[in-house]
Amino acid sequence: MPDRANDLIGEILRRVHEVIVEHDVTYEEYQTAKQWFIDVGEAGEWPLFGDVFVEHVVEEQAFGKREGSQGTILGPFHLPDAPLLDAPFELPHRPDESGDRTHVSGRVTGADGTPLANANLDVWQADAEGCYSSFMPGPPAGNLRGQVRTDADGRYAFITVIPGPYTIPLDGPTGKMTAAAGWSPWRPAHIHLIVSAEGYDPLVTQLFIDSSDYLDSDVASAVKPELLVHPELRGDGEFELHYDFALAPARSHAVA
Ligand code: MBD
Ligand code: FE
Repeated sequence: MPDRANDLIGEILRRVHEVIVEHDVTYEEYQTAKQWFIDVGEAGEWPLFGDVFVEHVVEEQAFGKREGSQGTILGPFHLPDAPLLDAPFELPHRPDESGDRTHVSGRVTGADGTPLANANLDVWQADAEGCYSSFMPGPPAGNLRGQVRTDADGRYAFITVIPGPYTIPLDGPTGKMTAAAGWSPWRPAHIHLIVSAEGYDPLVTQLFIDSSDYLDSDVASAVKPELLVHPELRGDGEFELHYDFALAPARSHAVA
């Protein structure tokens, strides 16, 4: 392990030193960067910064070639222990929750097509204004968070509202850095899920609404073409969208 730490930390620092030399970084820029690191910590934005700018490469490296459905990043707004809902499943929401009411359904199978009964879908999302409960003012604790289970045929269904796009906080250090670089601070509208079943690798993923803005400029670089969903308007004025999840068999945890 000291070898691994030596390799990684040494290599990261060498690359930082190279940037300083190649771009002739000034003392003023160094002091500005140092203060920015302090500000990110004081604002509690390291989880945000990491998951927006770094996690996507770790995810692709770890799971990009895995069997079954593609995953994408977890992000900073998952909370463990969301309530296990009762059928008919509907994510908890305010009585006057704004946004288009949507019926989400599909199937959970193994990568070989075996239907997975009693698989768990842990679902969380922003509201129509792009706000996550417990992390932003607006929605009450628990809003638009819940867990649902598949039936004997591996089918699942739940009702929610279509989320709005999300912007990282513009007045915090991560947002200021993003603006300083001239980048868009937006994520396209998405629903987060962790799909799990005994004997299979949990799938951490997001479904992206295909009509959303910012699909081509996600600040978190987490969009994959396989993860787009198309909500269709039904006769009753509500929407429906479908997505099937295929899980890879659990990796063996043998210790070498
Ligand atoms: C999000 O909503 C999100 O999903 C990620 C990955 C980062 C910041 C905000
Ligand atoms: Fe998100």
